Amino acid sequence: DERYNVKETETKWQRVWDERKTFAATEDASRPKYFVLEMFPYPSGRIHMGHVRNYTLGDVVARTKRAKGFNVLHPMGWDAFGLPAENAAIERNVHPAKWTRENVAAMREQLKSMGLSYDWSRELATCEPEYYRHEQKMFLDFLKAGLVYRKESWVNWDPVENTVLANEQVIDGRGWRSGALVEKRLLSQWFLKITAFADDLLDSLKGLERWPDRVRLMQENWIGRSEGARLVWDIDGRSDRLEIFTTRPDTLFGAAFLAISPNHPLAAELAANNAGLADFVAECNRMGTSEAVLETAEKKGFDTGLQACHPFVPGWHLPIYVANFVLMEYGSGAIFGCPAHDQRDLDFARKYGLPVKPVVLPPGEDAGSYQVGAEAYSGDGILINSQFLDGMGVDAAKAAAIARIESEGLGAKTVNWRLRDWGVSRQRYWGCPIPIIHCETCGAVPVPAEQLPVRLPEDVGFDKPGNPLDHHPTWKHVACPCCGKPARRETDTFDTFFESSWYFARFASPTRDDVAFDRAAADYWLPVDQYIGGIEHAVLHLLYSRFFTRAMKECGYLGVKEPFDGLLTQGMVCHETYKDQAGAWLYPDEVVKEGGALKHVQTGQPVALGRSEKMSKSKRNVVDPAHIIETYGADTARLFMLSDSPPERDLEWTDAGIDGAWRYVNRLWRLVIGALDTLPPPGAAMPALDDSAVKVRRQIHKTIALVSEDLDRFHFNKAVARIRELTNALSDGASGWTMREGLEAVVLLMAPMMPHLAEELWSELGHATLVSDTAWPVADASLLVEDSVTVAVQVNGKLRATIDLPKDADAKLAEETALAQEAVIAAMSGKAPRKVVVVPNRIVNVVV
Ligand code: ANZ
Ligand code: ZN
Repeated sequence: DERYNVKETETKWQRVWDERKTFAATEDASRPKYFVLEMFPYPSGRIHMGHVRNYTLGDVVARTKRAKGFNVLHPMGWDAFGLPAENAAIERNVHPAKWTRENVAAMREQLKSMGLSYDWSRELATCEPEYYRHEQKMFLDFLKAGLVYRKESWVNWDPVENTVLANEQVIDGRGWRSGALVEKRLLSQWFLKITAFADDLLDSLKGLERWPDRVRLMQENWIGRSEGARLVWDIDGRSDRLEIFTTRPDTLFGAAFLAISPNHPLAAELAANNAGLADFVAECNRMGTSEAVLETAEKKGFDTGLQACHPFVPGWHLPIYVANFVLMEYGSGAIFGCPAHDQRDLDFARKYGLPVKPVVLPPGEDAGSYQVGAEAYSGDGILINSQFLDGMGVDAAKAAAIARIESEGLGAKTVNWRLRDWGVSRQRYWGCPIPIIHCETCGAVPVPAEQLPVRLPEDVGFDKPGNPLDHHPTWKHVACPCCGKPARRETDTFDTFFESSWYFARFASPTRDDVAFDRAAADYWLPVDQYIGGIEHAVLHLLYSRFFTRAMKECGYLGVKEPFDGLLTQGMVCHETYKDQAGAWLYPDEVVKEGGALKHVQTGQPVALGRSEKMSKSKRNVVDPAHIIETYGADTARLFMLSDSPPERDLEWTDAGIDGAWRYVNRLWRLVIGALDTLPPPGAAMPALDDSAVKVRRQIHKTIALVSEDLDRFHFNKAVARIRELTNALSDGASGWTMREGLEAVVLLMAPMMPHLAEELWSELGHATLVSDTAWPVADASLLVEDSVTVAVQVNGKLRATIDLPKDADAKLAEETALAQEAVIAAMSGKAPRKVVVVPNRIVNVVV
């Protein structure tokens, strides 16, 4: 009894694809192009199930489009700079370059074992000077174009390690390694002017119709356009004024207090003579002042004792607080609070005993009796208690309030953005050096183009805390390119989001040394037609890439402004979690099921079953793809990744699921191999078929049509289910010619998902060409409708033939089918038809 030899078969076809360069892409303006890209991985060392799912999805798209005649670009690369390599250097004493390159090599082999249809000749790694030299040039071009500037900005400083910490290295306000309380320090840093495109980045979201709504909404919120007003308030007893930003100038008569950020200059001034306030400010800074922190923290304030004068009501004074929920980086770092119509202000007012006066009456409420309860009212309504605004709706009141603010010279209508410019300086070693030289006389001088790339030196040590580039004995000491005097190289490197913001474009011509990419090649390939990756990149990576594409366009690198035409965000791969009696997490392979109960493989102790969660090392609920591929082969793993749930949803990894996929692989193999002796040769003419054979053909062609649609819509799980149904139908009763037609359809439709098995069976079925080079099957339209009708064909009034057409077939199909009949061709004796009249479902009349 023969068995499918997975390992041998999979390596064989991988070798064939490799040798024949089956998936190498070249620009060909005569063919429609399709660029499919999966978010490139960080080379951590091994692939995980999330990768397997991501790359399988991309591969199915790539292989399907290829079969459909597109010139497909499907490349892979490595997002190779970043902190983990430096940590490995410190912890294990391996150089980040060595660690990274070894990881890349290992992961490349793993990806190759998955049979992915990459054009490996375009592989890139962002840590190589061949790659990053171009982004140094790009940075300098952006600088010239006014899209880059330098400004002082706060960083996290670890006073024990004497080093700057990335945000993710600060845990509960302390350095992750030293445990020391992190301080804030001001450093001069480089910023990319992403806000210059704020309007366009927002407006263009509408045009990204093949992006998930959820992602577009997240981008919209991140960009955060707010229309409102700036307004200055007099401060009782002081000559300076306090400017606030509000989106609700209509609620001015419901104001109960003003609040400023702990980092507001006024707070600093007052804290100098107020120890209580100074403590409060220090406490706020310890907590962190990021938006994420502020959203969850308890709202707290400190009464400064100062009073602000209401702009429209003489003699009305309001207290000014320093409040922990007011961000210095947004608006003007100061607000007025209206407790009745803002929940945060309401909580604050209740805590500090401030008045809650409603000024917007919700529909259906009575002005005399309306009171604010536990919830602030933020909806539309009629203005009350508001002098010249009384009786207006919210929008009209906003406009009227702004008109008054402007006419009295107290402020103006304004648009505020939540989006901040992108600080790209990092005080790290394993990144792309920022190509700047600092000269005492000339200032920050760009490294001249002919001196690029500024190479990251590899002879560095990690024994001292801080940035190894700073400690390097010679690297930073250079002559100023302007005046020639001794100067200092910038030792900061780019945020690693820099590399991933343009790598998609580099794939257009990854080996060019002189330019980042060839303009013509970029014009041909871009935008990426289908981008696939995790939802965790929904905001930053995608926004930075959208910014970069605009900036590159402005600098003449390319012609598009949106990098990704279609976006698919795949769900997570989940698995049950297990704990032993002591509460320690267990790996799935440490657990067995015995008589319905879970037990520890070795100790036999009972095991507690926990929720299914995203596979993660910390909870140990991981299954190693390498092990699965080794045991069942890549096709089985790929099939399972596709068959259970739609790609956007989470996928539950189960042994039963992988087992089911494995059984299908073997069944299909046996079905084909077992039928080989009984099949006519490939391409044999269709014999006369009985009703049951026609019925099978109908299912074959319906499956072709529906699977094609499913794949276009990324309904991979439905496609798999349909192909499996067809497989069942074939094993239940097809034979001979229809069996061949059916098996070939199954193989072709399955090929994008299980490419190795498909190649093997295609070749067993007697084809000399690769399935990877074979066109996508096309359904015979006449077989797609259950009901067919017999239609008479007349030539010059004489019945010459009858044809079977789908019921209500269109005139074009009826005419084409009629004219193809041998008897009809004979009757026309070489003349062209003068006229063809089609009576639907009845008759086709040909006049010659
Ligand atoms: C008074 C008011 C009354 C407000 C009301 C809201 C509702 P978005 O939509 O995010 O732009 N705000 C302004 N600057 C702030 C800062 N630096 N930190 C924290 N909050 C700030 O929100 C704008 C609103 O958030 C502004 O409108 C202001 O409060 C507050 F019934 O002004 B509002
Ligand atoms: Zn100089």
